[in-house]
Amino acid sequence: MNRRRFIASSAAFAALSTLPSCKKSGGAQTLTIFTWSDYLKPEVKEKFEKAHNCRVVIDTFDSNEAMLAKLDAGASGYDLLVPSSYAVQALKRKGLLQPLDHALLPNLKNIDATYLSKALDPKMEISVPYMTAPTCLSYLASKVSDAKHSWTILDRADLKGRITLLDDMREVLGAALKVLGQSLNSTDPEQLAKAADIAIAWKKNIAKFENEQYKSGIASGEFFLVQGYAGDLMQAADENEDMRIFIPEEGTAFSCDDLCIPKEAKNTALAHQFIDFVSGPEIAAENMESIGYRAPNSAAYSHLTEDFRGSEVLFPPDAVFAKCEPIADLGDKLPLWTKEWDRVKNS
Ligand code: N2P
Repeated sequence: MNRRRFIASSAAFAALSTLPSCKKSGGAQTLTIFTWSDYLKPEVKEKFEKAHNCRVVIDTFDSNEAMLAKLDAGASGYDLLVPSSYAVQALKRKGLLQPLDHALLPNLKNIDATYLSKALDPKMEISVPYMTAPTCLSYLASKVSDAKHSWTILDRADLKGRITLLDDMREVLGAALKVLGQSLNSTDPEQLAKAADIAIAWKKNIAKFENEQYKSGIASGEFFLVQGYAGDLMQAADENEDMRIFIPEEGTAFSCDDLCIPKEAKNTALAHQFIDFVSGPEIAAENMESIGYRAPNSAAYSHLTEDFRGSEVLFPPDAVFAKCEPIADLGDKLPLWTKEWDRVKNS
């Protein structure tokens, strides 16, 4: 997997994508996507723009909760969203999504049926799976001796000030629940309180909670141990071969981010074309190899390199995968989590 070129170009891409002048270009249509950073190969974006004579503008969020809060606050103008499946359900409950027109999506036949059988939207009525994204830990081998491949490595006081955790309650309390041997979707108040106590102990060792700088932070050697998403860490590891990436032995969040169209979208047809484009076998494989995530797209698998398919993080052994879970929609139990997360943040 050579993603070095992608990383070099992604900064320029991010800067360009925020220019307001991209909003209109010679009458060509604009597709505005609200998504995670470093989550679309720039060349795939360009191919789509050429094929459909349009501009693609990317706006980014760094957690599902930040995305939901922005939409709740009235943000509009998006044609396509890329939330995790549990957040798709939250958006659906709020009536913010529109049904998909399958007649415009011939490539839906490529989506992995085994994956879909367990998905939250198995008939793809409002969302199409984009990429699965395991949450991992990564460390610098030269700085962290005897690294135990467990969430409990976050207890190590010798790494104090050199660790970052995601600023995301589902990821941090979820990891702590895994340490307790519980589901990372538990809504049991006692288990959640214990998980928060673990997170409070971890907080004493970390430099900060954050969702973006950890990538350059570990690649540059500023941080020695970070919690992050597999592909983001693999992109960073292209810059620093001292990085090691693992799924903790207790299991982790193995969520899927999905493509969905807001009810208020202006360019609905173009949004469908984009969903279909990235679900094509060759494009899906090219995109996966570049960003380091795994699309549940059966037709794409034969186009992947052996190197990519050999990744133990993206294709974990069965025993490890069995301990992983997607993040679930908490529904009306959400306040139980926010209460404990507030306790962690205010400790
Ligand atoms: C991409 C992060 C996507 C994974 N930068 C989070 N669900």
